[in-house]
Amino acid sequence: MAKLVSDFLLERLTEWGVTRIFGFPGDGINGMLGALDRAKDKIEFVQVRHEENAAFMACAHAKYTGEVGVCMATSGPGAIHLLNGLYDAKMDHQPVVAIVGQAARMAMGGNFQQEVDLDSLYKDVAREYIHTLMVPEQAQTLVDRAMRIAKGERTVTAIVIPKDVQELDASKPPRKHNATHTGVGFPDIHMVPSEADLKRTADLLNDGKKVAMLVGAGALGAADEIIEVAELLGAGVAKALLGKAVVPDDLPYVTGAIGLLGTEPSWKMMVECDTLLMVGSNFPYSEFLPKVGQARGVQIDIDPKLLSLRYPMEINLVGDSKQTLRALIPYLKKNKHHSWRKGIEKGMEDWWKVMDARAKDSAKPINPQRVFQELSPKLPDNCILSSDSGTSADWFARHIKIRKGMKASLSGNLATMCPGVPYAIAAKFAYPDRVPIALVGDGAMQMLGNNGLITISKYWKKWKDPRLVILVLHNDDLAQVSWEQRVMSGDPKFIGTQRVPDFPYAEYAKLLGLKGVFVNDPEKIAEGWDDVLSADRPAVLEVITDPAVPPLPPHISFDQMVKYGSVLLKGDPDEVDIIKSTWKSEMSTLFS
Ligand SMILES: Cc1ncc(C[n+]2csc(CCOP(=O)(O)OP(=O)(O)O)c2C)c(N)n1
Ligand SMILES: [Mg+2]
Repeated sequence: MAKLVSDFLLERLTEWGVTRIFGFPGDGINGMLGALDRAKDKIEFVQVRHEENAAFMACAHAKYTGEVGVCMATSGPGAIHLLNGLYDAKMDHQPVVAIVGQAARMAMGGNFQQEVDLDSLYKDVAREYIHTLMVPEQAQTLVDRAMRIAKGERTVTAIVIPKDVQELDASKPPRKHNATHTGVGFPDIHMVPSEADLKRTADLLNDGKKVAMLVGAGALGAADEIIEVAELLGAGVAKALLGKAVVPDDLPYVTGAIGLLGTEPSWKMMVECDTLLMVGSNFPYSEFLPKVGQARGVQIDIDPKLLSLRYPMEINLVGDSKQTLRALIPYLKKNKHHSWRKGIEKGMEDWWKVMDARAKDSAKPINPQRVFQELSPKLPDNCILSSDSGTSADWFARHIKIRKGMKASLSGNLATMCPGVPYAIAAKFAYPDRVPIALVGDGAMQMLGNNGLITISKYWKKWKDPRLVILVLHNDDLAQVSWEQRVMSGDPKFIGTQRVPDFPYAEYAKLLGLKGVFVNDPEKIAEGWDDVLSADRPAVLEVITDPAVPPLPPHISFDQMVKYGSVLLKGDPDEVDIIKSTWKSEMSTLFS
């Protein structure tokens, strides 16, 4: 059989190193499905239950491996379903290529069934590159450009293929006018600032008496350099949430998360520092950074568009974080102002005690913080964590101590619900011998997570280590938003919008042939974790948690305090429990 355009496309993708595509079929990509069958020894197709999950998986593949993630969907509805996951990738700067079908060329423009104007629909999400493949000779150019631009710009690109084109004979561009001849491959980029800029930077940093570092996802892979720089400068290191795995939390000067979900030592360090070194971070909340004018700033980022975006920096450097820090280190002097560093370390020592105390506060029936606090020391080496966007993100940010070798991510900039489960699935496909752990709320489980369990049940027997763990915080509440309403808007929880219907998550897992463990007694949490982490198959740990435990920011503003207090007078259904929980949390902070 002659090679078809769809065969050629897959072949070209394999030349780019693609080994897996996440997707869901439809007749708009029939030709691609046939080709996937013929190419099954080289490219694995992971079939999801909803295209949004496929896009989340492609995003997670990129986040956890550094490779380009690829997802595929049919024309019209399939392409529409991908969108949220594609935005997740775009906003967290991940290279993802979406391949989507389209009506046949003959039908296009005829208001045909499933004919959606995909150029317009993807105009924003794939603005760096979206093209429709109209003739076979274009195929290599479109694949090469979609892959190269996704990787080079760390963004989402899309190839739209009318269904009839997929089944045409493949044809290389001829050697004649109007033909374009592209090639495969992406170089390792060595990007460091000039010697003069490095020296200037070192002078500024060497002058600092109280140096704070903020590292983000762009610093993943630069752990050794971050640690060496922090040691030399006597600095503390705060981590934006996407950069949680940059450096381990067992280093005494790592202050952990920053921002609303952050730690008090991160907050204090930013308020008091005289020098800020920001590496690979686009952390959005400026109010958690030093006051403008308070600190001299240096920022290192590979993307010039992100420089001086959140804080006006004195020196802006464009470069790869690892290579730039490596080049900078010889110019740095050992800082002699030990008291700054000692203060940070003492602050962290106290903070971990606060975390421990808060986790021990009693709740009805289980304090979610305790679930995370008990998981932390039990995390298997090299595990891969994913968190969803509910309160799990708060507890993940604060209570989980990352160790060397682990990976961790979540939807950082889009902060969408539902990435937890598909991220874990993509992690498992990429690293079948490691243990992914997804930390998810019940709202997100009902939205997409439960159908992710069906995908897990379809594939788990192929995995080298069958363990994949999903924690469900069963609190019958969209708790994160209930809290945002209380604290930001002064509104009490409205059952009509916030209550999540009951659902038996562990039982459902069992129904699917997975392991399900149900815990509603705080004394059984540890045993629950041991059960799921040693299971012979993927497992759901369903824990009944108290929605009244407040995800308190590291410091609460007067305005927020007033609003927060006022909701209790307006008849919040969780009123009594909230008062108790908040009081307990505050007491833990005072007396630890
Ligand atoms: C797709 C999407 N819809 C809505 C939101 C707003 N939102 C953020 S967190 C959250 C609550 C999530 O509830 P759940 O998953 O049960 O977690 P909990 O906060 O209860 O732990 C909501 C509705 C969002 N971020 N993304
Ligand atoms: Mg919930």
